[in-house]
Amino acid sequence: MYKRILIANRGEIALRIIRACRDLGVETVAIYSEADRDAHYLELADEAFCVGPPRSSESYLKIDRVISAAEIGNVQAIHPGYGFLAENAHFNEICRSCEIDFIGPSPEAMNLLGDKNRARLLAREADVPVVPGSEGLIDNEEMALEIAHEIGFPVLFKASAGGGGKGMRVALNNLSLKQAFQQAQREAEAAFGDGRIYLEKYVEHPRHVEVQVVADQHGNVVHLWERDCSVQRRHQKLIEESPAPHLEPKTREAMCAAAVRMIRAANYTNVGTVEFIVDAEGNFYFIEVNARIQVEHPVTEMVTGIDLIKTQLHIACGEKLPFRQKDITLHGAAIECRINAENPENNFQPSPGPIKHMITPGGPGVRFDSHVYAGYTVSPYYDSMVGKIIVHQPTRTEAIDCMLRALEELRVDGIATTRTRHQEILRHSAFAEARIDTTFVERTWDN
Ligand code: MV4
Repeated sequence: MYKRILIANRGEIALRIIRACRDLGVETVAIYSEADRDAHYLELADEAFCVGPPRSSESYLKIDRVISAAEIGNVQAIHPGYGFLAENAHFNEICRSCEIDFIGPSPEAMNLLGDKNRARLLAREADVPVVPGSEGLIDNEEMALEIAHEIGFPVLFKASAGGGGKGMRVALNNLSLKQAFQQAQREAEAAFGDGRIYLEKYVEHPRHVEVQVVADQHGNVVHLWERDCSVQRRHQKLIEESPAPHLEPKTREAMCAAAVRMIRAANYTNVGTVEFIVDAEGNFYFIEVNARIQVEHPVTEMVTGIDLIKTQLHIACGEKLPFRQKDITLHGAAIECRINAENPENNFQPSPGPIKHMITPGGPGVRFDSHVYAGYTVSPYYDSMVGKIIVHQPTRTEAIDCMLRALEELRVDGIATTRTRHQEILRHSAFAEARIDTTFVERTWDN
């Protein structure tokens, strides 16, 4: 195991990684921006370096400063967490050239999967179902029109350099196709400096189901079943759960097997997520691979009993997976609510500021992963998540009730939070009956 690693992140995930490292006897070096100077978790790290002013682009995203901290801190590896540099293949390559282990996949796998068109072509080769669409990139409108007529409207243009919902455009008919194509191309060029576009049939009202995969550097690949993340708003997930409710056992098995094929085909190592959409008939289609630990990883930890952060460190330093597929058994149901400092009564407007008073939930089956506390000031510079409540119970119904209790216990004074919206969702009959797709929240609460 490593003696000392650097955590190239902040907030909740930095704290989560520090906790795993303490359990493993690994020393930690933290980095922080001037806005995070007083964060409590910095005291739990063995050393901490300031990497610049509040703006991420001047601190957490500054590769040379992060690498300097790693060199001065004398670490063997860097854990990137999620967001920031986590899926930056260039940073990953620089770590390699500095002989610092990147706790994640290789730069090659990251590059391949970061190109969504290439990832889609690889999925097809690996016999992983993809949404009907173009063979590869779309060069011009005539080509788009031809494919749209083959697969039928509506269709969706996606940026090859995109992902996570960025750079997508729907076309409902012939008339809007040309405009959608040009807009998608322009937006992709502006956002990513890469205007390459591909085309898919637009699947309406899909569920979002993702498979957690773990792969060591010795060819062992194991899936840890799935999470349903359909409860989202404008591509921001609000609630995630495992197992996915209302998924046929055959579909689940086929999806998880497909995820493992995808990970093998990409030569992917460490932990990753294979994202699918599932249509009303239960057909599933590959969307993309998330080459990082995800925010919602705790629900999988609860139902499998496997610590994913510790697993990341074991894999990165070359150890073999200590479990096989047959060793993985799911226990009960887990649900996570992401509590954000946002006002659900005002279009989820961010609500940074000082937390005056705070009471955190607890009791049987409740986990609260959070870096904040009374007296902490939520910064306007970063994402507004202040914590995640994760509950684990024998059944989904009990998990919902347990989460409602935990949400009632949670008190955060001084800032607005999304707590009340979580309560409304969990009390909704459609959620109880798992009649939910990715449009549920916007359909039910927005406009
Ligand atoms: C789709 C789709 C419908 N049809 N692709 C959005 C995030 C990105 N990872 C892929 N996304 C989608 N791709 C086809 N062919 C609908 C979405 C989508 C979505 C997917 C997962 C979770 C939430 C979503 C919200 C809106 C749209």
